Amino acid sequence: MSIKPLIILPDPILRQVSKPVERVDSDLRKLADDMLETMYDAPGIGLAAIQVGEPRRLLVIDLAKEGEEPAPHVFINPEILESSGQRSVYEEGCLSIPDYYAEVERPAAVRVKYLDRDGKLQEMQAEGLMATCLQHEIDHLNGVLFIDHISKLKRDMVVRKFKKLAKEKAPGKMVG
Ligand code: GNR
Ligand code: NI
Repeated sequence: MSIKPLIILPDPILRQVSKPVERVDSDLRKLADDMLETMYDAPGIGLAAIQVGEPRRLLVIDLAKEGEEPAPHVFINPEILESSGQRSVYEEGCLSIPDYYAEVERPAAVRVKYLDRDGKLQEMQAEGLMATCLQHEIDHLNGVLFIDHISKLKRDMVVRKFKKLAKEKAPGKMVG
């Protein structure tokens, strides 16, 4: 297992649309394990493959709190089958947008189908934080970030700040 470097805003990699996983093999399971290790190290409660530079439709989630037994979930080629009309608001963060948090409104519950780490078709009815996290991660697979759900004014401020930070870190590398 290994911890992989995280892709940070405004890296255009985060805007790529990830490709469906064609086979659930040992290579893919190794990537899922590396993503879990990277997520636990951060620490975070979810991670999409694109956040470690892999444009594949794969995400991991573990909502267990500190001191609880780990509860790793691997979702491959996830699809939202149904979203509730009822909405809920959570304060979201993203490992690709460190130290920025904002309230996002999303459907309160979703039904999702996906392949598990054995390649077996599964369905999950999710609500609460699991529903929010699944939608946040599935957004990543489509090149969408949680800041796309906040006001343009706030989003522009965040993007500007991260562009400036990237410039300071790697002068000359960034364009724009
Ligand atoms: O660690 C994370 N916490 C979080 C909190 C509220 C809503 C979504 C998330 S996901 C985030 C990790 C991450 O960036 N996943 O893509
Ligand atoms: Ni994220």
